[in-house]
Amino acid sequence: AAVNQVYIAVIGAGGVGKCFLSQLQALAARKPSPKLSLCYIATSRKALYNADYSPVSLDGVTETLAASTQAPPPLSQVIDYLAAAPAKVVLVDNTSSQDVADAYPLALSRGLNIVTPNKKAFSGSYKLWQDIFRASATSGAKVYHESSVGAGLPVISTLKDLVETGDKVTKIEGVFSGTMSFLFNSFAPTHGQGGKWSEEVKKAKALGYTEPDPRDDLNGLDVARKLTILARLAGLPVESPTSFPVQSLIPKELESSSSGDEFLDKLPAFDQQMEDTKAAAEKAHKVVRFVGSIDVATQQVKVGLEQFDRSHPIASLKGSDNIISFYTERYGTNPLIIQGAGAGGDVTAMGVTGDFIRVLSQI
Ligand code: NHO
Repeated sequence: AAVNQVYIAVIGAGGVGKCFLSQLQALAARKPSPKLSLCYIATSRKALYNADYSPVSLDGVTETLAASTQAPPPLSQVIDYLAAAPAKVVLVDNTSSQDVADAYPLALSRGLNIVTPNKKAFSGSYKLWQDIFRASATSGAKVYHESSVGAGLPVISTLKDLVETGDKVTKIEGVFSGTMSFLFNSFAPTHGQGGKWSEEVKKAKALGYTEPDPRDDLNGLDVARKLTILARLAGLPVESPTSFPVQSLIPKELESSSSGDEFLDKLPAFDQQMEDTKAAAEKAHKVVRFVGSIDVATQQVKVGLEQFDRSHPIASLKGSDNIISFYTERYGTNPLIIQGAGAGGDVTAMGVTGDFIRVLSQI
């Protein structure tokens, strides 16, 4: 039977969360049925919800939340509250929190559906991955995470379709980081001079492309997480994002910086290291780019810098674009290629909202 009401719980209201909330408000206005009711919203310090599940208005919700004096209850209590709701619930995790990710198996086993751009649950230990999909299979609650790779680009749904329709994926490669794409496209452009490395890093953060802590992008871990997710979907039981070679662009001396801000303050003193990398590529009439690849047959995953001819599609990307090539038996020598913006609040939220709509059609 069609449901006439769905409750939504949103954890995290930062760059992506705010964009999701405005897309949700527009969706609720366009789509009268089922009635979409926000029953819980929280950041790390504040929460808004009513014990009787009466809805929190989406109008100006981020302002109302900022003015709230309620602190978020412990996650286990939030899950109890949501599991007792008088209709189906979709939990939207817009944090990058490992604690929230660790609670997915419990939430799913209690019947809560989950949509999220948070990579931590799917790229942490292989055991957590298995626990999540087992809990979902047992309870029937859905879990979708399209934006955990390539923001709103249809990367995960495409890979799932390839695998489920019986194609054999042999290799996946490309540029998986919007931040790294932006940095190299502006620091080492195919034509012209390019800016200072540390300046471009600050710009990428201001544009909302970086992870909450930009070191998670520059140390290669963000790309390693994405490759872990794709490799697992392609059938490789990758143990963790640190179980294969990953090149970090964090200068040795700054590895121990106590905060992301301190790191950004000190970074300009190390610009010469990246200038040298750029000059080495120029000498070979090439440009340097940060790429990742998964070779399914040899089970090899790697992440790091490579040099490309200026005419190569990876060299001539624009802005924060990602490019992801799927080599498969069915597609032969010409891979299936997905390209477009790979970071930013609105495009990432689009992937989340798209997943949310998918769940609505399945519950
Ligand atoms: P923010 O702006 O720091 O917001 C985080 C929010 O979560 C805040 O409201 C904070 O209070 C709340 N929060 C944290 N821990 C909490 C807790 N325990 N309980 C309750 N609330 C908590 O972060 P963003 O930028 O909005 O990111 C949110 C999530 O989206 C992260 O998991 C991030 O990895 C993911 N995501 C973001 C992007 C993006 O473009 N910003 C992308 C994908 C996924 O495709 C994008 C991408 O991969 C970006 C990547 N850096 C790249 O390719 O360059």
